[in-house]
Amino acid sequence: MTLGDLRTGLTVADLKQSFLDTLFCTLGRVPSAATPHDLYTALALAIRDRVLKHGVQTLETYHERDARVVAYLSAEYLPGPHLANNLLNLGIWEQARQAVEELGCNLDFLVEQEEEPGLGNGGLGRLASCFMDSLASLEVPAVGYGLRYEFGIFDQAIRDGAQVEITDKWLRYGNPWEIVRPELTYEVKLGGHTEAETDEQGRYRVRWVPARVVQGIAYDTPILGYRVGTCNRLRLWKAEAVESFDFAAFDHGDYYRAVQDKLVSENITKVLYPNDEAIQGKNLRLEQQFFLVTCSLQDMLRVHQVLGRPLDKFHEKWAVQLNDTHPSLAVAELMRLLVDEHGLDWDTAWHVTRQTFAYTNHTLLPEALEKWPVSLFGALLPRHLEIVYEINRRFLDEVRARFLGDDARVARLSLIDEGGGRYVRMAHLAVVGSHKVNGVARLHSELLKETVLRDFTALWPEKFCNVTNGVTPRRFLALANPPLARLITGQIGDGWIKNLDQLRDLEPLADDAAFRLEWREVKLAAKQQLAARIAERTGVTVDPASLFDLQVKRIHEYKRQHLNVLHILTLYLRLKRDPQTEVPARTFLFAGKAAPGYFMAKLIIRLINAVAQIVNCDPAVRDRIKVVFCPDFNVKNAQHLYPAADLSEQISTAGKEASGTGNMKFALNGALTIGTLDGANVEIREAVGPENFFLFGLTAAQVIERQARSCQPCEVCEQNAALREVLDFIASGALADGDTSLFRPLVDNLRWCDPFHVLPDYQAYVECQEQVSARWRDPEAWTRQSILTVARMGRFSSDRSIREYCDHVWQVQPMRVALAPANPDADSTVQPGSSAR
Ligand code: F58
Repeated sequence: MTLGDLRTGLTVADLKQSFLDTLFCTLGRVPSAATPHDLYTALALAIRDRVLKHGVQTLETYHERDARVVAYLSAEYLPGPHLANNLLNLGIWEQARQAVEELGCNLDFLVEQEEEPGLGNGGLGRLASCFMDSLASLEVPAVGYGLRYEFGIFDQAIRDGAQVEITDKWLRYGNPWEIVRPELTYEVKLGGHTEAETDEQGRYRVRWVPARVVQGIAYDTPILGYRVGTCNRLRLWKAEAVESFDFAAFDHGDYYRAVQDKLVSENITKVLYPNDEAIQGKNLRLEQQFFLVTCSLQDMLRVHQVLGRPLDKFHEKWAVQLNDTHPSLAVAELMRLLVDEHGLDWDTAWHVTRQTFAYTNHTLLPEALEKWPVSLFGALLPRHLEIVYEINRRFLDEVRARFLGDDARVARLSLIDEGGGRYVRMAHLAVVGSHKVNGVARLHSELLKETVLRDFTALWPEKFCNVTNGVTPRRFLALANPPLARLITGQIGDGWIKNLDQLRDLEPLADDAAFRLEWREVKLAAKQQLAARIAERTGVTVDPASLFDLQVKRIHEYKRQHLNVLHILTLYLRLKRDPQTEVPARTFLFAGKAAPGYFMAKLIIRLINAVAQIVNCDPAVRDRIKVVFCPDFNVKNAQHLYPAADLSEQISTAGKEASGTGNMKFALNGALTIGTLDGANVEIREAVGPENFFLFGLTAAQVIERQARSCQPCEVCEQNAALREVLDFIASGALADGDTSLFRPLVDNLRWCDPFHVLPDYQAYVECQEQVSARWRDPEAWTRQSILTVARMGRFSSDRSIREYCDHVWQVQPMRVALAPANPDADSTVQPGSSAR
């Protein structure tokens, strides 16, 4: 079967026709009556047709060639808007621009209409989407499994200086990128009890008799690679009632109960939990995790069997990656499916399970390590609890045999935490059930082995490895920063988009004064654009010539936005005292959401806004320092922030940030970094050269040592007059119309507890910022360092991360998907990177 050019052609004429036809035939609109959103949807659907052609071909290829497939299991994804990305990857930006322009529309305007799927909290979800992009671009057979939350991460507004959460209604106008697959529906059992029996062959069998059953329905979104045939898919599950009406209840006139059942079932995928680090032991969250895991595994097993493959070879065809512990129930669920539902013996099933899974850890923070009360776990998943116990029994027997008499070690390793209440330790389940475990940056992987997984390292040293995170250069350079992408491509060609190491060829240009000038002009233009956006959205005017100093990420005490604030106030008080103080003009920008229930994080947002209010209005410092909180940080907004940064703040307490990926996005766009030796900062500093990185602060080892000595934060205060002054200033109520109570909890916490070592790092941070200011006064030196930073960021492409997973964890090979182009000459009309927009 061949498809006509109307649905897949890539010329301007084809796209124009397709856009108009879709607008009319699918949306029932003529251009004169169409809303901006109609126009966007028509274009998105027209482009989706082109993408789907790749998708169909890709699936056929995988089936024909019996591919080994990566299944990425993640409770969160943050893909960002799809339209621009698909235009870039298809290589038809220019054609689409012209097509819509000939119809009187502007492509940038249409692209801007797209609402992004906010199906994640932060770094972990965005990493999953960078990985989906790299898997497709590297032509690796893969599928991403996740949850189709009806309400994603809340939209953030700032009112009277405080965060206000607004429900995210991303589906309100429909989602043109997804295709529902009602035929792909799986049953999900919940609650109830188990019944043991002996079957006809005398084998011990267990039957799970659930209390409730819901079903999961597949929604597919195509994920196209960059200029390749490969188009993988992201399959998200939506929960529904098994029957939309309980007819039995309805027959008896109990209409409300019938509808109630439907509502309760759909609850499972209603909303994303908006906590970025602290885990809450909520029943619904466990239901979500199980729902994700069982639908995904049933789907894989179905495909496996349809293709006539034997179940004891499941692991040879599927490499399943657990994105943190959220999907780690998969270990118990695959055992249940293989043993209870498909009749495999325990040992075979266990071998298959362990060879199938690998687990990525993203945190060392104790409050983020998942553990479920045994009572709650057993009530929802009675059979899984039995399976966890059996896995544990066998595992601990092995431990006892190796470490005779070492009961303390057995207790530490057990899947069940019995030290005060009984909990299932999800990280232990993931480690025991996987053949590989990795951290997300070198330092993090080392700390993981030395701390939370120390006993497992002693047991299975070969299981542990590191895969440092990366980010996709398609979205975070080619799409986010077309002028810089063009400048780079003009000098070294466009190969960097697929092979980021080629940025190295920019190094000699750091010494070229004319190139440096162009580089500065590009940066200035990005800052001007951002300044206009800020003025429009917040009413604050900022000077594009000032140093743009950005800290954008979730708000958390360990990320230490308040350390940044202490520095701002230090400058402010200095300027107030001595207006002659030489301070190069700086604009401090913050963005990020706080978990709705995280009191201290929300107070930090209020503090930032209170400081902005005072500083921006004070004639004594106006135009020398400005402070802005940019509301509603998400992928779409972030793409406007990275290109405009001169300085990237990566100032977490050493040992707390597993990797960080914002650090990579900033550096890739030419920002210099001020940072601690934490997460991937360590490797970024090595790569760009220590002379191009502003380093300060305690090391992870020093932090651990301070903790062991239980140092008093007030000792630091006693020795530092400037720090005392800043803390007194905040406590005085000067930032809160004289109200001394508002910021008291924050100041008291720093003075008496300071769990994230803000005070001991204060002096080093302020001094390091002085070095930053001094360097900024020499624009040629600054630009040179900016160019060298970008030139040396090749290693931080998510393509490199994915290659490492393929080689060291998954043992999966790329597979070329051949595609006959609809118009063989279409791609040659556009230069990637140069006309990416
Ligand atoms: C982040 N974790 C790490 N968790 O904090 C960051 O250092 C790392 O770069 C990134 O993962 C990618 O590896 C993170 O974003 C979450 O958002 C979870 C959401 C669900 C609840 C627990 C935290």
